[in-house]
Amino acid sequence: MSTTTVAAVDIGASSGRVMLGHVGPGELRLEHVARFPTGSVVLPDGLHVNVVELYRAVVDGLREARRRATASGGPDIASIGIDAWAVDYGLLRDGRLLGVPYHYRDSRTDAAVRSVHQAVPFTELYAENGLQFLPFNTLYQLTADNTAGMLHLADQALLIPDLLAYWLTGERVAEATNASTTGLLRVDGSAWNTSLIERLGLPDSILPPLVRPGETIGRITEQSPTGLDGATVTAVGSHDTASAVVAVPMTEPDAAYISCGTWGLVGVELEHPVLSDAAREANFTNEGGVDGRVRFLHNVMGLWLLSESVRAWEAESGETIELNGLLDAAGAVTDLQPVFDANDPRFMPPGDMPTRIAAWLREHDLPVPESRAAMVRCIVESLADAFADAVLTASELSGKPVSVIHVVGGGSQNELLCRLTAQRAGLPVLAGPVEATALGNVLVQARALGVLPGSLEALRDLVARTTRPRRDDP
Ligand code: LFR
Repeated sequence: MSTTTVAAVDIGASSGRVMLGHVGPGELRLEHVARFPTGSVVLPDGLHVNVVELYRAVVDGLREARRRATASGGPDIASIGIDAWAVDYGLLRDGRLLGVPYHYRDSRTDAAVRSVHQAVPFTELYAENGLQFLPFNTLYQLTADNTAGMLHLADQALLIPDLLAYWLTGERVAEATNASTTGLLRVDGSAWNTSLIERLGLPDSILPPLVRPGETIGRITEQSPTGLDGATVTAVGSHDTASAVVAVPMTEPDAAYISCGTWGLVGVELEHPVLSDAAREANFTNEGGVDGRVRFLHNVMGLWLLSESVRAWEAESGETIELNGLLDAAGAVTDLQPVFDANDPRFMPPGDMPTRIAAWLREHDLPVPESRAAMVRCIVESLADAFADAVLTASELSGKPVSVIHVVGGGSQNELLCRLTAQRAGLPVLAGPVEATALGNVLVQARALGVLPGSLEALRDLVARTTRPRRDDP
């Protein structure tokens, strides 16, 4: 087994990246190649994903990745893997994209949620797919499109990373970890749930064949004018959270994780789903992980609360505001700040977050923070509270003891958040790596190429040996 170079395309809520991963036994290194905004776009009919622009940025980034990899006579990139956020999709007919995909933060699913739960009560739905209720899960979005008459026009739906892979390779598939977030996959992840799909009145023919992480999706053909022909696209955990969990350096069995970016995905990894009444009532999800593992977790609102607050303050003042400066100021706030429910769905859509938070606090007879620093402190305290609560609930519901919390992703750089999470959970927090998602993407490709050995534990061991976490004790 020797070192190889692969390319990871990792598309998050606010930015996408193309990276080179240099990987082999004892080596795991990322080289940043390109970064581009993923921002959603508002059209008269709602909030959309500018997926064509994303594709253009991905192709440019991959070309640059190939140029860099081969510049000094090095070997070409051995494979490409793509991950992005979950649940959103493009509709196609005869391989042509029909319209601009919607963004999951659009509110078009409100009526669809009611009609889905009328057809299949949520209790039954949970037994079928194991997913926490999130109004944007693909099944609600597809139902909304069905009601709007759009599904009659389409013969296929492709999730965002699968759509990008299709445009590169010509192959139309559904990668299994991301497919698990549609709500239309059997809870054991083995196949599409055709009877559920039928009960919801959706056409099962629009769902493409499943592929598993590590399988080859296809080769980039000469027909796609990318200048990348011949390169292989490998399925990774194409749901960004699935890739992130691969690279959580959980070398101890009793660990919980928080994959913290725009969302805080808080939970544990299990071998089997937990479908109890208590898990359903606590709104815990059983998403499909790499190697058939279960990501038993809860979506907490995450850094979105901070980024939307900064956006509102910038719009108000016309100035550029640095979040890091605000976090330093928030760290120095000594007055006790109130805590709000970071899981309240009112915080999901884009908008003026400080005003919404203030309204929540007033409704609960709590004082409203008087400065921006105090508001940031209040947000971080509330996130830490929700994180700690979700870790302890995950442990209780699954019966898995937890003695350490790993925080990965952008939020692992937020020292205040990690420290407060440790305090509120009464458990040590190990923070890092920041780029867990890209690392997980790279690791699964390297394993598929035979460069790394088999188990997820071996992959995590490599992460633990090549990165150094920051530790916060309670
Ligand atoms: C994180 C994430 C979450 C998913 C949300 C919407 O980026 O993928 O796991 O619940 O975005 O897709």
